[in-house]
Amino acid sequence: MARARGALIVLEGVDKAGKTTQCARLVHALQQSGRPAEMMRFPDRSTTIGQLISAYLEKKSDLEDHTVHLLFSANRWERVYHASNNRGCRPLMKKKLEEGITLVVDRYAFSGAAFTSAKPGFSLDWCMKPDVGLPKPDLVMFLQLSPAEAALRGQFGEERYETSAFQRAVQQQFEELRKDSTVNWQVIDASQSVDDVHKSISSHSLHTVSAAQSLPLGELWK
Ligand code: Z5A
Repeated sequence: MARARGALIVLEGVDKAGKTTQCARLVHALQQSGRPAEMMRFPDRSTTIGQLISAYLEKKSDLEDHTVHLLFSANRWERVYHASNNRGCRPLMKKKLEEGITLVVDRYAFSGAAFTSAKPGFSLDWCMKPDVGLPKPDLVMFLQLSPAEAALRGQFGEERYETSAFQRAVQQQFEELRKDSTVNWQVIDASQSVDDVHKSISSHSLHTVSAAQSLPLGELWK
């Protein structure tokens, strides 16, 4: 009998919404309850492509806007199928999901589309295209936090994109993306305490982990 697959769960949101904190809490809680789970994050700065992205975000290098958008997407694709020693491709995300491991992912293609389309001259449609066909999340939780509340969590850092005006433009693009009813979006009030946000995220996730067991893994935006 085929093994029940894991769920693909994504956390999205603006700067300082608590995505990383909540991904770690959720993975820990799932593991404690006997459900295999692992965390992933994008950009994954550990790969060769990820290092190019990291240097760009840290303003150590400049990249043309279309080019860096495609690099962010390539950084996701390389974690779906990872080329290994010319012996073909070793699937990463897909294999783990098939093995019954739930993946909790800190940012995904939605950040890719929202951040680039917030730049002048980019349409959301163009920005979504390179990620069409990625493994489709079973659940995308958007951690909603106002710019004023985010500011209480500390100043913006030194990285590219960390300005109030750009983050507002990104919020608007996320709002557009959330109109897509083919994606299972849940908006979470991220202004609550860490524990209360976790409770809300856990409850959506447990439901999703059970439901995903009997559903095929979809393809994003197809
Ligand atoms: N990007 C892109 O352009 N294209 C793409 O395709 C992708 C990404 C995937 C990557 O940043 C940048 O790349 C990002 C988008 C762009 N640019 N921006 N802005 P990253 O992933 O390396 O870092 P980040 O995602 O920007 O992290 P973050 O937003 O700064 O943080 P967070 O993960 O949402 O929050 P946190 O680290 O869990 O918490 C932040 C602080 O708030 C921390 O001190 C916590 O202790 C505190 N916190 C967390 N929760 C709470 C609650 N509930 N109450 C009070 N305080 C809290």
